[in-house]
Amino acid sequence: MEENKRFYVTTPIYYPSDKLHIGHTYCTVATDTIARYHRLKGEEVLFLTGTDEHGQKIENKAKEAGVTPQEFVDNIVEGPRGVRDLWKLMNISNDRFIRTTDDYHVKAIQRIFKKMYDNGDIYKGSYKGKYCTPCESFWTESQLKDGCCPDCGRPVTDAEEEAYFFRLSKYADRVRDLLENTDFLEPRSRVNEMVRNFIDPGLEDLCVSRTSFTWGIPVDFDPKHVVYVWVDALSNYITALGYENDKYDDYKKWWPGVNIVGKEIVRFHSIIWPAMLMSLGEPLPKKCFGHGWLLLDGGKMSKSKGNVVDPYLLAEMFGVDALRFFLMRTFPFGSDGNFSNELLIQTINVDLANDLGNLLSRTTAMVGKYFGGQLPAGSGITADESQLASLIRMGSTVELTAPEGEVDPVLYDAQLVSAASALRNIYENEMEHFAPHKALEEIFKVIQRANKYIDENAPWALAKDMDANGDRLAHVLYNLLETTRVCGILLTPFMPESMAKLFSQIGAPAEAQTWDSADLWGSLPENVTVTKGENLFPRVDMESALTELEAAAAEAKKATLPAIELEPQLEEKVDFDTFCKSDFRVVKVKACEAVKKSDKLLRFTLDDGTGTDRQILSGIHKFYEPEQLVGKNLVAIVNLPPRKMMGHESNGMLLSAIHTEKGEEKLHLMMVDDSIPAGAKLC
Ligand code: ME8
Repeated sequence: MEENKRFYVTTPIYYPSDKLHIGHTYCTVATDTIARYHRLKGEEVLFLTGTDEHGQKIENKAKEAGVTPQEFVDNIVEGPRGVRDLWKLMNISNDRFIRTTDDYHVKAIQRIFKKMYDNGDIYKGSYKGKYCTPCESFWTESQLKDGCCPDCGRPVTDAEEEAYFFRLSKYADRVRDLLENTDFLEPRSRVNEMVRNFIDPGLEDLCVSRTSFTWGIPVDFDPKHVVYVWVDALSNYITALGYENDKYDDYKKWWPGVNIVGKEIVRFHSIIWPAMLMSLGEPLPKKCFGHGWLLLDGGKMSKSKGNVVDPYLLAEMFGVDALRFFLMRTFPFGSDGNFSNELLIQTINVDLANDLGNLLSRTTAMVGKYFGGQLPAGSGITADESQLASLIRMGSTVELTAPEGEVDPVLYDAQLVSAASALRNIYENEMEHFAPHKALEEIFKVIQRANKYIDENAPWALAKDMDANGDRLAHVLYNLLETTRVCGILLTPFMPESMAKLFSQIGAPAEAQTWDSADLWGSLPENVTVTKGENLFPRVDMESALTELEAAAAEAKKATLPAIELEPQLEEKVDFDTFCKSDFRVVKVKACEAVKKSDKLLRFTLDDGTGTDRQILSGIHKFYEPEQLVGKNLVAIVNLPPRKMMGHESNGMLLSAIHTEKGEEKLHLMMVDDSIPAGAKLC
């Protein structure tokens, strides 16, 4: 057990400008898995997440919603199905949650800003540049891509204001050294990106205050300025430990920590953040890991594009652990990956239902069926296996192959024991290198080996002669329980709730669920009580699940549409004479019927005051049944040229009012008072 080791890990603090989506969930689940892994190892862990609540974008959003910025963020963070609820649902084990509107943070930021001002690293100047409002980022001309924001591709605006600047340029050499000569920033490919794009062209001083809006932390010695949102946000990693405030008192205990962030904000975390800490004279972060993006149809998923995937929907349909697992198993942590519902369902079915689910259910079912739920004494680890396991644990490689075609049950045992005994070290190495996807790949190799072991040993055949094969059968089943246990321990950071159920089904006591015991083959007592419980990972029917998801997504989309949408008014003007040429008349419906073979058309026979019936066809059957309209006084334009529709001539057009409500088209025929005679002109 690695005692007294401390691990402080953070996610980005997310903008509560909208509900969070699967991309944010991905990063938070990954960080949670890493935090849980360190706890499993017996380390003392502090896991921080939170929300980044200031800035112009939030101010604008609140204005649009007609509420104050504070009300706006309160609702998204604390409200129903908000950020806090989402992390509770996803079983996120954060120890702290920081909101940048928290009082203690606000005060600490003012002190941090003042400290850098006092030491000469912040000075007053005038800012001229390009600003991207959605990204809250200032850019220089040379950084723009086709004249637009290099991060989001949207247009930027010219901005000039009196502003405070941070002497970022002063720290260029030290930051370059940090990036190039240490393993601070990972994956390594991001180092080249940062150096080439930002350090090589020359680091410019950074504008760190704004006067163009007010939703931010005021600079206390010059309150018409608010602190630039990134200075405010980045500092959260230390204010949440009590830096320059007295809400907490464990800054010295926890800092420096590990910052896990998405690749698009690596620039802020690997250049600006270290430079700020250098200026403050504080230790630099231990690591910045820049993970990849979940893409949708090859493009970025983003709140502002509106093409986001709702984690609530997926967790509710497939289960929290299945979703957590999918995110970690499918996408290499440092790279981008394409999200799709098909991939999610396929991963659940192949890895969880087939491989892990089958191993657990077949093993527990057989212990129940052949031994009444408890294996006999002597079924556990053999002396040879014990020796083999310790050799493997110490890193020896042991040749374990039989001549082609030879059946050797002891060799099967040895292969399984050695695969499972080597697993914890391999897993640890991957997890330490922020490669949870590779750690999972290794676990699943062992699970697949165990399933193969079932087929090799054919327990059902052994069970036919219990007198002759009972001992062998019991040992086979013990080895399967043991493999399940070892994999269960290592899967716990990924699927905590399901693995607790798995331990209960195989009867593993607490001491056989520990990190140490994952490396000690034979830790499961022989006589545990095994129960075949609920199926932990039911198979998902691809087609019906996809249909259900589509319907739910359509429903959700409807709910986010504005309640009522009106047709936009036309810009083009018509002169009065042109308008007067349109002849609108009151018409009385004498008869109305649906046109055969048409879903839409109704055929009206109308009294238009001329003494001759007028026929008009109108595509409004979706909205009215013919019998509803007979006898009604409507309005028609009567001087349109005749038009043939489904073989009938239509002489004019009935007027109606149209709009969209919750995404659905609505239509109301213009009806006028019954007392108005047919033929009356409207003008
Ligand atoms: O940038 N795929 O907040 P934010 C993977 N407030 N991860 C994604 C993702 C996707 N499609 N979309 C978002 C901010 N993320 C600042 C951070 S920190 C001091 C301030 C994840 O709400 C990813 O981790 O835009 C990304 O970096 C983060 O959410 C951005 O969240």
